[in-house]
Amino acid sequence: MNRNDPLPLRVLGACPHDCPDTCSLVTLVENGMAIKVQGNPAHPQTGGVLCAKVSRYAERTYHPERVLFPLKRTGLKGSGQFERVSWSAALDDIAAKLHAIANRGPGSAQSIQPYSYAGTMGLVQGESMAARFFNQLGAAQLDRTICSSAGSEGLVQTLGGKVGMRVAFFAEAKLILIWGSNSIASNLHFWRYAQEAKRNGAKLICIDPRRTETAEKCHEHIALLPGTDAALAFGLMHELIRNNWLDHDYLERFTLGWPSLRDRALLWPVERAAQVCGIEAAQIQSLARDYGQCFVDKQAAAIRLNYGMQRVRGGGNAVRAIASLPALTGAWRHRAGGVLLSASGSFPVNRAALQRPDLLAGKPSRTVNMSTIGDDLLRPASPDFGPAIEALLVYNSNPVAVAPESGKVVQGFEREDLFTVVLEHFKTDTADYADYILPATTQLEHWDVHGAYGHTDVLLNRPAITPLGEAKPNTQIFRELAQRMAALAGDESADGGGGFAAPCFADDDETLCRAAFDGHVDFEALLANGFATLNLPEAPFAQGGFPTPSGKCEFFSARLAQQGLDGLPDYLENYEALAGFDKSTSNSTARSGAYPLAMISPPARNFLNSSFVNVTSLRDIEGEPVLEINASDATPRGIESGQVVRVFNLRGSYRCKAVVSHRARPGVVNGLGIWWRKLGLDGTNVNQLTSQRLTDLGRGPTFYDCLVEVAGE
Ligand SMILES: Nc1nc2c(c(=O)[nH]1)N[C@H]1C(S)=C(S)[C@@H](COP(=O)(O)OP(=O)(O)OC[C@H]3O[C@@H](n4cnc5c(=O)[nH]c(N)nc54)[C@H](O)[C@@H]3O)O[C@H]1N2
Ligand SMILES: Nc1nc2c(c(=O)[nH]1)N[C@H]1C(S)=C(S)[C@@H](COP(=O)(O)OP(=O)(O)OC[C@H]3O[C@@H](n4cnc5c(=O)[nH]c(N)nc54)[C@H](O)[C@@H]3O)O[C@H]1N2
Ligand code: SF4
Ligand SMILES: [Mo]
Repeated sequence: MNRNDPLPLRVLGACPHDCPDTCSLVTLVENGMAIKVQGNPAHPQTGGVLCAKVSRYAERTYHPERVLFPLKRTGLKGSGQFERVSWSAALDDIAAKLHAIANRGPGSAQSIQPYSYAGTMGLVQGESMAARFFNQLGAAQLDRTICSSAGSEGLVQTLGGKVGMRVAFFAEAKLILIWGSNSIASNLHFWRYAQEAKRNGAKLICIDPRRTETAEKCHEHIALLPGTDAALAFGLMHELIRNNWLDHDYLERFTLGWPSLRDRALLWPVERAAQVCGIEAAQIQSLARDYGQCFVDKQAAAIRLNYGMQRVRGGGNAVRAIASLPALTGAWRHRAGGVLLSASGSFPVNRAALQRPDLLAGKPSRTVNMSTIGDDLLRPASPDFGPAIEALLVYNSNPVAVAPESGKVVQGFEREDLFTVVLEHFKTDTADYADYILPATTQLEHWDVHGAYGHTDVLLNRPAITPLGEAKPNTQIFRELAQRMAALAGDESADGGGGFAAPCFADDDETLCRAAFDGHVDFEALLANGFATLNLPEAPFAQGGFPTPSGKCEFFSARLAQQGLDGLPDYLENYEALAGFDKSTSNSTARSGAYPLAMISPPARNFLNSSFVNVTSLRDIEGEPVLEINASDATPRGIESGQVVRVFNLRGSYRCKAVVSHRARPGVVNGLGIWWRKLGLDGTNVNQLTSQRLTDLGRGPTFYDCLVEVAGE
């Protein structure tokens, strides 16, 4: 740069992605172009560092394949053939179709289905104007379960909410269990604190079937079988009880149901737990010694639990068992002790103001679970289900790639009688099935405000550049649709500005940003600094005070018992469990069953779910879709590294490249995700194999509860 050139403008923002870290961004803008997206050094959790993915956010934003104009389908569904149309032509047609469906008869609007997730975690470009729109319409609700609902429900039933330790205090812990988390890949800014603790002498133990880059950097790695975490937690409790490494005072005063949890834990001698987990009993004993020693020495033991361990049948119960552990040893007494899965419950978000559920009042509205969208799109009208799904509006999500059992999902999206609208940045696998693709702005182009789930700061995102092409924020698209719906319904003349003509459909994005934390966060401070820290206690449960009905840590949940469920946590075997894993013959061909390998499909480090798969510089690092397989499973199948293999089960088959690797433990293969189907070897991805079965709690998906067989080609 010439010394006389003006300095680039620095615009403060927030990373929009579904990642616990919610980094504070600084975008450098020159001549109206974003030239660099950097981490904000003034934000403690971000520490001036971004992950490799979002460092490429400018590349993603200016990607030559950005969808910048409304597109209308011209070819067969899925063919990806579209023509450019004007906004008014697209919105007029969409509004007319929705109006016709909604006015066919009482409750007919329920056959209009919104489908969205956390493509952006922004509270405004997520569920604000969109929710108002669908509530006013009386459309179906969406049960947003695809990521975290089993674990969330487990936390709510045990601790009372999505609350836990403050992430920065992990730096002071003496022992950190990194449980079901590949932190280096998906929680990088927590890993910075864990590293600090390590430098101060803390021991780090990783609990993960896969030998991840994180597992390699911990002192110990416990490579249990997928879906066996509750058994491990019970084995650990058994040892704590046997050695009396228990904080009896804490148990007495601040927990509910200890005698019955104790009885249940006593059913889990380490040998039994080790057998179920497919590990050595000595590993559980050593884990218990480390955890118990912190109690004896009055030092802080911290658990960073993450969502990787709850994508199995018993995921909710496993979270309940693990979230109970800190109360056994009174680890909560330390600010650097306890557990953190999600902190999102700490944010005083005014969802009612943003989403206006009152607009739905009195209208019949069914709820569809996003994790079973495959089955639900194929469901005919019935008294139980109501009308078949006739129209689907997708935003902030790519279900054709990310939802389980994609064979069914694709069949559903292929339905000629389904009207599909997709608000997107790119022609994703899902957008290929749209009747209309509407170009949405990226985080550099719109306003938003964010909470987080891995820290407790509120962040503001200001637009850094003007929208590219004809892209519009999600909010604006729903505002303009609302205007058209009002005109079609004659709302203005009918009741003087009710219905879709109500003033709430005219709120602009800054107004929505202000409404999100109204009265709880100083918006002027947000405007000035880009972030604001919530005022929360340092050791939230040192003296009990859990936000449960009893105010205690609920080992026993009366609420679950009232639903006819087990009030205590338990170990639930996977739906698709390895039949009799035998350590002495770790060679899986020795095991029975047509599908003798357990497959997990955690994210590839350089993608964010299915986002960034089309960013060339990042895809070049990942190379191509791979399946990691242990040598003891590869050799008997004649599989070598680099070879194309077929991974299959009753639900389908998927081709990818095998990597014979110590990252896969015997009996478990790792199919890294989530590739765009059309960028894979034969137009499928790993979700061709996953099932639509749901978790024990929270109605979540069971992506990592999946048996397969692998064959060389
Ligand atoms: N780079 C990157 N970062 C991401 C994402 C991404 O796609 N890429 N996704 C974001 C999203 S949406 C989320 S929800 C989070 C996901 O991040 P996490 O909540 O950490 O979940 P996963 O990455 O699914 O899995 C984490 C680890 O759990 C392991 N695991 C799988 N099954 C089991 C099990 O049964 N028990 C145990 N103990 N471990 C198991 C996996 O091998 C993996 O290494 O990360 C976010 N951050
Ligand atoms: N096999 C397997 N499947 C999985 C998982 C797994 O680990 N294994 N992980 C699961 C998990 S944890 C999750 S959270 C889900 C994630 O699934 P999704 O929520 O669908 O996440 P992404 O794949 O990142 O897709 C988000 C899409 O939103 C778009 N988007 C981003 N910002 C905006 C915006 O402002 N406006 C509009 N209109 N669009 C926007 C992006 O371009 C992107 O295509 O996938 C799940 N699927
Ligand atoms: S994806 Fe996560 S680590 Fe990367 S910039 Fe966003 S919040 Fe930070
Ligand atoms: Mo997720």
